[in-house]
Amino acid sequence: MNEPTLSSLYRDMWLIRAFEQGLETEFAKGNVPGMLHTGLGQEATQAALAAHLDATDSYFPDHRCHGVNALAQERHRGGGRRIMAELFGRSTGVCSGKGGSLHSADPLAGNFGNNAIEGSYMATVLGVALAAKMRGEAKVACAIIGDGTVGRGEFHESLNMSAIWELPTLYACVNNGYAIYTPVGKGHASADIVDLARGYGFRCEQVDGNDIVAAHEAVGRAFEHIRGGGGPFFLEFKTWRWQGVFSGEFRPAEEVEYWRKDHDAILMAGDRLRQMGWTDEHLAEVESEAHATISDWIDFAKESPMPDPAKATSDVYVGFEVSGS
Ligand SMILES: Cc1ncc(C[n+]2csc(CCOP(=O)(O)OP(=O)(O)O)c2C)c(N)n1
Ligand SMILES: [Mg+2]
Repeated sequence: MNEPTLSSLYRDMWLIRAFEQGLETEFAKGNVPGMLHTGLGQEATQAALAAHLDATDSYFPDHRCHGVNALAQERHRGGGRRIMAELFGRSTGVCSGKGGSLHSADPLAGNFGNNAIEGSYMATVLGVALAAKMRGEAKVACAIIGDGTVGRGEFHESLNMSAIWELPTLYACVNNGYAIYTPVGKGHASADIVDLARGYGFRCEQVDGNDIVAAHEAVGRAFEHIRGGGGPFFLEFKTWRWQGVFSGEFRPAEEVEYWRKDHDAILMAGDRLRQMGWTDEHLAEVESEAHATISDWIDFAKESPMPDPAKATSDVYVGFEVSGS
């Protein structure tokens, strides 16, 4: 990978990390309503996906995809801060503050919507993929799913349907080792989810989701394959989330040490940039720029008005306005 590409991905990863860290701090202060699942630790996977998603592609984010959403919004609609405002439940958010973390969507940015029912969009992604195929559009319909979601029936139904209809579907499986507290090898027949996907007969790969170079190249191969009419692609990212689902650390100390220090996506990318001649000051500059941007986004969110209660029932149905008190 050349230096301009790596430096741009490095910036993206820092933006994601700063976004999640800023959000975590505000959540702890009680400023962010609802539940919060962060993508901390999964920055390389998210940056690699966001780098390849065009506004004309469609993706369905999971509950940790604030980073993908912010980058897509920033690039395709010019306003990553509207993702922050959405998480704060403010009227300037992409869903006017009604969606929050778990139900935000903006199809014009490519985001076809998260859903608190894990795996439900394994079914809806098929419709988007089928529409693209019928219209002859070279676009990708991507479902971003956690390892836990693989246990849902829709996972297998979706892979099967994609296979037999040869749909332009990308399954981006973020295997961070656990679903709530359950280790992936205890919840599924294989700790390597790619083994389960291979049975459907289409192209499958597994990649180190914390190695930005490997992840970016793998997503590139997947997009090329799908856009070229090659049919579905399953890509498993091996990564690790910093955050437990509930408070407290439940994983062994050596495991935490490995993922947070030895195999952290940003530290590893920083080492590569140093080999390309970057100084520690240059690396630190990117980090502080990301925090400054996020601080602006948080100010924007906090200064934005709350949604108007009179509009509680608007935008619920397409083309309908629900009347009544
Ligand atoms: C159908 C359904 N069952 C249960 C839940 C509750 N739930 C929220 S997150 C989660 C774990 C998901 O694990 P995984 O897919 O591995 O994602 P991770 O949190 O590890 O990123 C569960 C069970 C849900 N949201 N939807
Ligand atoms: Mg998981």
